[in-house]
Amino acid sequence: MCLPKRNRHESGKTMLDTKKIRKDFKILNRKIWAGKTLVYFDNAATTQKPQVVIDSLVNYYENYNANIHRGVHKLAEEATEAYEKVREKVRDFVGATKNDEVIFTRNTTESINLLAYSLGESLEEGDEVLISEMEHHSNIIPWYLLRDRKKITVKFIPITKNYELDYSALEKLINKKTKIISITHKSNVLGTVNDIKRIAQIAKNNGSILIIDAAQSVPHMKVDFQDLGCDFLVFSSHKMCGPTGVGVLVGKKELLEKMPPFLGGGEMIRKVTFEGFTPNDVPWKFEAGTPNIADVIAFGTAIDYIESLGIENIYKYECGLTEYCLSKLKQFDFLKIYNSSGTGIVTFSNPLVHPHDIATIVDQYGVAIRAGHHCAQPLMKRLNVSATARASFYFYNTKEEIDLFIEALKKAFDYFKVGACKKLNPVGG
Ligand code: 7TS
Repeated sequence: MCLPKRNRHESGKTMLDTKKIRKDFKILNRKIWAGKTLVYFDNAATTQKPQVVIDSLVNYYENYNANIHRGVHKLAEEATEAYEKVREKVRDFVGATKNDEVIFTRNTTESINLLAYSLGESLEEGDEVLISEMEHHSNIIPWYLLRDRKKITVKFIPITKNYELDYSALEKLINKKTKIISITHKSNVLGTVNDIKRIAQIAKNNGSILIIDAAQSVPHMKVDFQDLGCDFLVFSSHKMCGPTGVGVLVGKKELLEKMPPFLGGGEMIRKVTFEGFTPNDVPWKFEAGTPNIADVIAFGTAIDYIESLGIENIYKYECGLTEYCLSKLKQFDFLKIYNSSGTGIVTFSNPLVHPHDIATIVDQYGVAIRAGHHCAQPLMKRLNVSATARASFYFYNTKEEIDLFIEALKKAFDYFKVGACKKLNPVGG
């Protein structure tokens, strides 16, 4: 198993060698239909996995599969060491200070549920949680569940007509009852990147805990937990070349220590008696039962892979792809495009054609995009649509693929005669 040594910062180059990179992803050569090679533009849903990550999974099961933190035999020691090493990698990758600040969960959704449950225990009737109108359901429902359990209030920070967070509204909404602010770093629909440092200052001045849903940011841009100034940061391995089934919760140790456990069972205890139990130290207090050992280890390989490319390089490259795609989409002047200053995600719609129909037609040309509400129904309501189409990029995508996508879109719009009817259905503004 060897990681690509290309494009390291010391080489002085910042451009990614996409041709070489694409060789690491066999799936990108897959023929989806006769003569149509896959163009994978659904990276906000999940990313593809390079061969080293797949090899890492197989290597674990073939050579040192064992349960961790318990056996004294060699296999168990090797597996434990490999698993705990990934905690260090995650710590360094997102700029946490200590290993104990990194907790492995199943996904971003579980990380937020853990926080809503465990932090939520200290909330009292009448307390408030602030989220935003651009949240994924996984940062809405856990707070609704807490609302129903604790009789708290959940409030939404609105977005502006430019699809940015309304910071002045946030300043008005926040008050002494606001115990938690939980907000996305980057919208999975709009691509908007929120100014977390600014929000962190507002939260700190008010004494509120700040949770950042970084599911769409950590894979695509430099994210530094300490620099952002938040209290908790959550994201998923599968959106950054790692396997499914692994999520991360990074949190300030002093807060994690005060929080009650989320799930009970093996691993999360120090002592159990006939009368009760003493919880383990963090992070294990929050990792009940046998964890997802193989996938966590392969996630470590994914982090190595991303680091070998350089997250800043990835970010710059995706900015170029996004600009290119937006410039090409301009020719379809009947489309409403819902993009702010964000990168990596391009979302659009037209009232004459359902986004699912667009996605179905471009799929016939091998292009995989997502259509629907993107698990953000309140945002759809705010945008006044029931669904949109979305193309989302990663570092292995190319401008040539965007050209194919645009050609496929042309066919779709011709088929539905969307352009011809545009005067009847203006979508500007
Ligand atoms: N938060 C954001 C901002 C997301 O985009 C997603 C998944 C999640 C949380 C949940 O992540 P999970 O790993 O727990 O499922 N977003 C998407 C998407 O945009 N299309 O499919 C999944």
